[in-house]
Amino acid sequence: MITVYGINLSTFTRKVRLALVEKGLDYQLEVAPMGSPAIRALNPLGKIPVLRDGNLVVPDSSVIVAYLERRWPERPLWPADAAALARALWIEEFADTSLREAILPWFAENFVKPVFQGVAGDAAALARAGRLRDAAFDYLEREIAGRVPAVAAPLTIADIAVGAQLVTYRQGDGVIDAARWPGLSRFHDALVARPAWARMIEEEQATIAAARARKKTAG
Ligand SMILES: N[C@@H](CCC(=O)N[C@@H](CS)C(=O)NCC(=O)O)C(=O)O
Repeated sequence: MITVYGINLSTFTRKVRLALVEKGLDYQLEVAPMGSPAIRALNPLGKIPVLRDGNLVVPDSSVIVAYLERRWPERPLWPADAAALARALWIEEFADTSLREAILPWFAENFVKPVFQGVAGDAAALARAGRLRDAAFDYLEREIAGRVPAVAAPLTIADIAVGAQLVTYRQGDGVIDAARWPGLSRFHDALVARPAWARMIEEEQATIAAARARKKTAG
């Protein structure tokens, strides 16, 4: 059985879990926060997720997906066509870096700080982040150009990588303005409506609700 070490509200853990479910692979989630001794023993960077398959330990979501593609090629998330593969991997890279940086402030300021750290989010940080978010969303609106999936059917790693980030953005109360980014908005809605995605997001919502309830009780 494949084990994924991570936590369910981690974007990159979600990316790997979505890749596994889209490939139809069974796995178990072993809850292990980033930076914990358990994670440091598996990944010197202390980051999540890490995957274990038997004796093999694989850190990093992109490396994990590459491993899954070679090990279980049956339901590919990498398109066979070379140009489509390059496009999918580029969109994955963009999502993991630029989009990630652009949207993380919503999750940090609107959820992590008030709920886990007991301090108010920084409105100025969010205002500053707006420019980065707009640039990233404008780029994706042009790149995706109204296509769902973004690169090739069936869905590829490009859809999973962008979708995983957009879920984090929405969990931080981020809004995808459908008037300005109609293609991206449709893309998000189509992905989160997929039954496996909807189930995972619902499970994560329960974690968010529980954390909010604990915070309320603690005052
Ligand atoms: N490139 C890594 C990034 C993983 C990553 O940044 N994970 C976050 C959680 S979603 C983390 O562990 N952050 C802790 C840190 O950066 O020290 C991947 O694709 O797995």
